[in-house]
Amino acid sequence: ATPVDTVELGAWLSDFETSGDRQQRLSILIVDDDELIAESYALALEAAGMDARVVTDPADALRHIAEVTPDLVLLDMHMPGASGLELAQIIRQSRQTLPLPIVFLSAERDIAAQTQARQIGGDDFIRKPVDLAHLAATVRMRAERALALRQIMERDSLTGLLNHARFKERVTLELERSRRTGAPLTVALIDIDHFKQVNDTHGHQTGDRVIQALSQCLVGGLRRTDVVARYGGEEFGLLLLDTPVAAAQTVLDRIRVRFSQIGHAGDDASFRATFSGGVAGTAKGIDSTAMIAAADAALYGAKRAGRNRIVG
Ligand code: GH3
Ligand code: MG
Ligand code: MG
Ligand code: MG
Repeated sequence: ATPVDTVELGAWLSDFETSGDRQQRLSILIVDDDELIAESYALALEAAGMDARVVTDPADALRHIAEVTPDLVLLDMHMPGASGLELAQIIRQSRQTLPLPIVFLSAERDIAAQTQARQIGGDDFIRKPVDLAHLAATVRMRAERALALRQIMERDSLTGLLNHARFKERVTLELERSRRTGAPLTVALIDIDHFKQVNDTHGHQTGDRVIQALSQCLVGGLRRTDVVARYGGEEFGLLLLDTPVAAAQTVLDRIRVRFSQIGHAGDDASFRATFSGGVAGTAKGIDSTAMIAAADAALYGAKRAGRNRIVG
């Protein structure tokens, strides 16, 4: 972990942190049956500016990974019930957790066992007893690098927003969460009006800047925890958490008005642009595909009704 590496990654990542859907602190899950030791790791990581959560029962680890969506898992190799190796194997089998960095902790001196840990998909191996400063530095470096790679895979390069595939995954995830907790959830699809005309009149690059302006308007107008994604070319997908449809409509209408007042720099004079939106809430038995389809149908209704409006 060279310091230069970490600093540059950090600066680069901070460009994305306005994207609204992730917290700034790295979140680390510690899985170790020895609670006292695990807590000492947690303290060291927190002192180094990370969020740490301790799980002492390996059977609980997968549930916590699904809930916390940590940036890295610190995994004890030897635990009663399930070995760290078995757990790592399961983590590596799922598409969702495949990129999750795993750092093994063990008093293991056997090189063959260490090799096996890496073959299963461990990214690093730290020998117990652990030097806490070394632990914190290793964890931070591994977690930041994984985060940077995830940004490249999951985000759209023009806006820094989540891409289409990740958006659909998040809708599925948040719909499940909403089912569990009973919290309301609204999906919205946003589409810029007569965007072909913007491109034709002002050029593609100016069109790109309008897309970026709308991206910033949406991120700035919604909660940090809400999800803003580039759904397609000039289309955006939104997830408003803990928000019923009527409230979402009010929020989006405010953003709609604000966006329509922005002057975009054209060749000669500045021009304005508008967008239309469709919103849909949860309903009994609805899946994420049907929810997005309902928002799309509402968006179509907004276009037919004359554009520059939000329809629910
Ligand atoms: P409507 O009000 O019905 O949505 O009209 P529209 O002209 O926006 O309709 P349509 O969705 O057919 O056109 C979208 C256009 O957006 C077509 C495509 O060339 C353009 N576009 C898609 N992606 C990008 C992009 O990344 N940058 C730019 N500048 N233009 C894009
Ligand atoms: Mg142990
Ligand atoms: Mg479109
Ligand atoms: Mg359009």
